Amino acid sequence: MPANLPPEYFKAEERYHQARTLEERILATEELIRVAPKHKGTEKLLKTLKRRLAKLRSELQERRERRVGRGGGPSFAVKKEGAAQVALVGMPNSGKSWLLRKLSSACPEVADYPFTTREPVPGMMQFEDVQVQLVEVPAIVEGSSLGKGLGAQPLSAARNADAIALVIDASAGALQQVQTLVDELGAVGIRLNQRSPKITIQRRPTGGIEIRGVEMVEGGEAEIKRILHDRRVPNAFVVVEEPVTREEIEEVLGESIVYRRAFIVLTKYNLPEATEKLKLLESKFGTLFRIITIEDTGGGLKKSIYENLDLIRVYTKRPDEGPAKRPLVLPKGSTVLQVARAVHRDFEKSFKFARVWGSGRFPGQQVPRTYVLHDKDIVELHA
Ligand SMILES: Nc1nc2c(ncn2[C@@H]2O[C@H](COP(=O)(O)OP(=O)(O)O)[C@@H](O)[C@H]2O)c(=O)[nH]1
Ligand SMILES: [Mg+2]
Repeated sequence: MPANLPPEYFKAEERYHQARTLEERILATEELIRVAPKHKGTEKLLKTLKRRLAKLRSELQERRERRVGRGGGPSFAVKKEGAAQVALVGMPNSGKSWLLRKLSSACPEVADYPFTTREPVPGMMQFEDVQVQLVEVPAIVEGSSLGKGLGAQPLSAARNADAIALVIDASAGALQQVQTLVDELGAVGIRLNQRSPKITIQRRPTGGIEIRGVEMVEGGEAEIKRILHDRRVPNAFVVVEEPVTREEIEEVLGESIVYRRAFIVLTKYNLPEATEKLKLLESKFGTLFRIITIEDTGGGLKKSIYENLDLIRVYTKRPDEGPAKRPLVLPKGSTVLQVARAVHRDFEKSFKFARVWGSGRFPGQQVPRTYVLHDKDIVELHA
């Protein structure tokens, strides 16, 4: 029986052959399985693809374990330092190196020819008492995910970061740049400013498949069991908190999709057409991305970047002592309990209450463990 493969299949196949990393090959194979029609004529093909996928996944797993053993990261990823790592991602000549030089002590070459920077270059940005690591990622072009330009390796450097700054050149087609970057990052499984689907799948050694919230799964229990079976997950505890589609379940299982916060930095803002570009960007991408310009006035560019990371600084103190000099840096929305955890694992158990200076209604207010802290709060933990 003929397979009658659709054009998307051949596209995915091309991506598979162009793939340079294991992660990309996994993504492409997942895509092949997704788009291949499911009927008698494709049974064999699907079986081969699934076997290939399983092999690639175990290879990746092995590699990860080896890597953990050596304590290093993937070759193109930069070791994280400071409170957060921000990848500067953009087209050639968009001003990434320029930005890195302006904001940190790093000295990458700034030049008006493309692909000057061929490896990720890190630099530390000091904002008040927080250090944020910036990493200039080699330039992305349309087709990077398929091997054009410097290939997909730069994209994998972006994957590892906590946040992504899309560096957009105001002197060129701004909308096109953003769209290309979003597409290329998307093609290697990096989703920007999207929430991961509200489903957790905890593998376990025995007990079969148990599902909470199965009514919110597209295709119901049979579908989720089929997917888990395909992935060779015989035992798992699944919690679904909102409606999820088949694709989302596959994504969560595949681990090849990552969700990253992202914002736009508009460079070359001193040029006459720049304000016009900013307006354009705001109308098209303003709801998806916060946009800052290199001339940012409200407290400066460093402050804008810090604010886009959605972090808070918390200073712990002991009774009768002053607050710590260096802050704990935590995600916005963190509670007193999370501070206790960050201070010491054991503290969490013995922890009774805290006093807060800063966001409290009055200085030293006693607050419960669920209290949500704000940037620059001082916290005194009582065990
Ligand atoms: N006028 C102006 N030129 C800039 C700005 N940022 C970068 N450039 C110039 O644009 C060119 C490319 O910058 P570079 O940082 O090397 O780009 P990269 O390839 O993204 O690292 C260089 O000639 C820079 O001097 C800016 O904000 N204003
Ligand atoms: Mg550069």
